[in-house]
Amino acid sequence: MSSTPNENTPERFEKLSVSSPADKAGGASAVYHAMRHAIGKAGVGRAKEALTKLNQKGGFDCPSCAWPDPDGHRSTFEFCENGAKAVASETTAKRIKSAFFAKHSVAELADKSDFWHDQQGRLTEPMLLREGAKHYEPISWDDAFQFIANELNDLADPDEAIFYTSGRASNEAAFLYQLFVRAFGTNNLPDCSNMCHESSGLALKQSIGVGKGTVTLEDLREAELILVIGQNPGTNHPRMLTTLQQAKEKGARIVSINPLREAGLVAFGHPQRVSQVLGGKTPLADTFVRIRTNGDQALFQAIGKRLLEMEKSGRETLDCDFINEHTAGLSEYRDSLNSTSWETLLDACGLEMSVVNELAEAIASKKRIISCWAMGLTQHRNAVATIRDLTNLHLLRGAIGIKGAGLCPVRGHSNVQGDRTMGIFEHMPEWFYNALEKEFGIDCPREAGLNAVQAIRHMKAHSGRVFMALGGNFLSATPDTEYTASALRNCRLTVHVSTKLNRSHLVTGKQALILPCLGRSEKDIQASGSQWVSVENSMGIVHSSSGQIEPASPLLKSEVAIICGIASRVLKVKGSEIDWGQFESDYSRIRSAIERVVPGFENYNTRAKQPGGYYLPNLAKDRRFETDTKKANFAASDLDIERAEAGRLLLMTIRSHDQFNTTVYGMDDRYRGIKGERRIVFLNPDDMQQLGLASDDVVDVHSFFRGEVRVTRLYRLVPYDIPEGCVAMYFPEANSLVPIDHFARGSETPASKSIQVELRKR
Ligand SMILES: Nc1nc2c(c(=O)[nH]1)N[C@H]1C(S)=C(S)[C@@H](COP(=O)(O)OP(=O)(O)OC[C@H]3O[C@@H](n4cnc5c(=O)[nH]c(N)nc54)[C@H](O)[C@@H]3O)O[C@H]1N2
Ligand SMILES: Nc1nc2c(c(=O)[nH]1)N[C@H]1C(S)=C(S)[C@@H](COP(=O)(O)OP(=O)(O)OC[C@H]3O[C@@H](n4cnc5c(=O)[nH]c(N)nc54)[C@H](O)[C@@H]3O)O[C@H]1N2
Ligand SMILES: [Mo]
Repeated sequence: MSSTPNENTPERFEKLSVSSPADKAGGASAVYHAMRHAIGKAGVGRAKEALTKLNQKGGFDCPSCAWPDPDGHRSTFEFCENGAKAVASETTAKRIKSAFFAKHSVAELADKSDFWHDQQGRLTEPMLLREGAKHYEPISWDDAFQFIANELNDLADPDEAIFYTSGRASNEAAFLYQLFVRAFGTNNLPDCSNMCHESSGLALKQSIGVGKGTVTLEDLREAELILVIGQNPGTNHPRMLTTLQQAKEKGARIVSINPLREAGLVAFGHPQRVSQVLGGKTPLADTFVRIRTNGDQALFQAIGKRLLEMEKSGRETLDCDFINEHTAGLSEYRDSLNSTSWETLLDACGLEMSVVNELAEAIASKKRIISCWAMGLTQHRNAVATIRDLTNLHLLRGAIGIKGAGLCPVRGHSNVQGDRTMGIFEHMPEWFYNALEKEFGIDCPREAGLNAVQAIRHMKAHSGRVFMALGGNFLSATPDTEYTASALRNCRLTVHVSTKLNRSHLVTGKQALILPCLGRSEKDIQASGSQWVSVENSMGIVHSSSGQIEPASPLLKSEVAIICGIASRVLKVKGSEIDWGQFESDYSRIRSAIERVVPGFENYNTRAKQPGGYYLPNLAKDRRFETDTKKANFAASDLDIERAEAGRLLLMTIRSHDQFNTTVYGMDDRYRGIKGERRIVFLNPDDMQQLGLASDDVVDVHSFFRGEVRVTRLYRLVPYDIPEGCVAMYFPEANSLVPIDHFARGSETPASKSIQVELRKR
């Protein structure tokens, strides 16, 4: 049975067509593609109805990325091409009913591609895979809940269960889920953030005392210098381009630091400005720094070193008042940079001194500086140190906690940040446990739970575990696919609360359940009437989201109702006092409980509902740094760069334009000029020649780690403008190459952007 997509159905690459990468994002093609996806999938009525309510005040929050909505006026179509694809995928008119599972065995479904899975439509009723069975069969909700309760209560220890969360769960669902898990008796709450911005959260917490960004949309519009680092907003945060365009029009300079020249940062044609739909565009990045993969830490140290040299030679490059009043650790940082030679730094980032000088000059001459970053920084062994080295530059310049300046980790999933605020984390601080205990009369476990990588290792090593997932696609999103597959197969039971079919439903424990739930776009009616939920975006704004269209099936339950159904049965035998029924019937009671447990949620029911929501407090924005020293901490980190060994290449795994994480909407990557195929390797033409390879060769890709070798087969080579020694492939296909133990120091985020590989021609 296949745990990785497509390997058993090798394409012959007939559909692959390669053209030059685009020179802008957005414009008419984005409008066309958005409409084609929406109308093609949902049928005109359902899609239109959903899209006109998307990101409107009083409407529902886009289930795609976490970029905030504008504070003031919103246009009728406040969404992007990829938001429309996400909504189209959720509001599709196609349905998976029990007959589908009777027709297709689990093994047969596992051999289909991820694209095919998404095309089958919405899941509509609870399904059970019994031990030894080849097909899923229908089960009632009641029986499903009791089934889970029996399995969980049979475990010798609550720590034998693992409860994963993906970042689409609402605050209400997330809060109840972690409450249930802690009342059950474990902190095993891994989440998608473990694979995503965990490195940012940890680095920022150590440096500035809060694991979140410090800027607003308004700050971005006011900035003089914006660094966009390791991020591809044209595809992954398209609405960010509107903000960058506004900043640019006000005179900001934009610098992209990225091995690839991503089209979205070259120029942007606003799909809602008539002149720009017709071909006009705003050039965005003024400078493209073509950094070698994983060279960023060296670049940030080099810029820091240069800024300190400039100060020494008499130029006032440092904000001494800020440094004296608000920071700690400058001398250690300076000593550490003094002991690293220019030669070492330049060699490690692969850039000329002139590039470092230019960036240092830009940073030294501006005060309102914002750094935005995403997975290009977080998914490396040195990710935490790299982000701290970037933060150091802001501390040198005092570019934090003032208008137009600060740090902006751009979040992925639409509510990943809110889920963390709600306690989806394997080790919450003591005050949180105390507050939960006071509110609910439970005993919270204090021992840290398992993160994603630890959970996989644990399931692999110990059979008989129960794995439950609130959303997501754990098998395909986590590293080392074959290893993770055997870990999941080792479980007694795997349970997935999902909207769409995915590979994690097909590579299962001895027994498996699929529990189909409502999506964001759908009306949620409970005993007390119509319900809304709330989410927190990338900039700490909490706001409401109200489903608008009829559910895909009358049998669907909301995530909240599913959690309440399971929790009440599981905890009944433990004599818990929590009244799950009242939470299920009226979500305002969940918000009232959140208000009493989590700071910043005072008057939650009213404030979240007000148009546009409200900002959560963030002390670092006011230059109050709740770190161990009560100051913002400079970090003196050793340089620790991953370089490809001789004969090898450094692989980054990235997203195409037609996917949302493991959900594949289509086979194109339009802005990079790729059509019809995902099994490709982007390779520098000089490397290609040197390795004796040619542009349509088909290769197997081998990865190497501490003597272990992993392989994935059948990929076509595509010559591309990528630095020498670096290659790129799409995730999730390439995840089978990511070693389980290759992760960021400290955060344990899989280092899925710097993997040692070799290409072998077939
Ligand atoms: N349409 C759509 N939207 C999405 C998603 C999606 O899959 N589809 N996913 C959502 C999620 S969960 C997330 S986390 C975000 C992800 O958003 P991104 O982080 O933009 O996603 P990636 O495709 O992983 O792109 C990483 C970028 O980093 C660059 N990069 C790789 N290695 C390095 C490096 O060593 N240094 C530097 N400087 N750059 C590097 C790559 O060239 C690429 O441009 O998007 C969110 N939004
Ligand atoms: N190699 C490599 N691996 C990576 C990454 C990478 O860049 N490279 N990126 C990592 C990142 S940043 C992330 S965030 C993770 C993503 O990891 P996950 O969050 O686990 O994966 P997704 O693909 O977003 O999950 C998709 C599934 O969620 C379900 N779903 C969709 N909407 C809803 C909903 O409203 N409710 C519920 N209950 N279910 C829903 C659907 O069934 C769908 O199949 O992957 C990580 N993995
Ligand atoms: Mo993510």
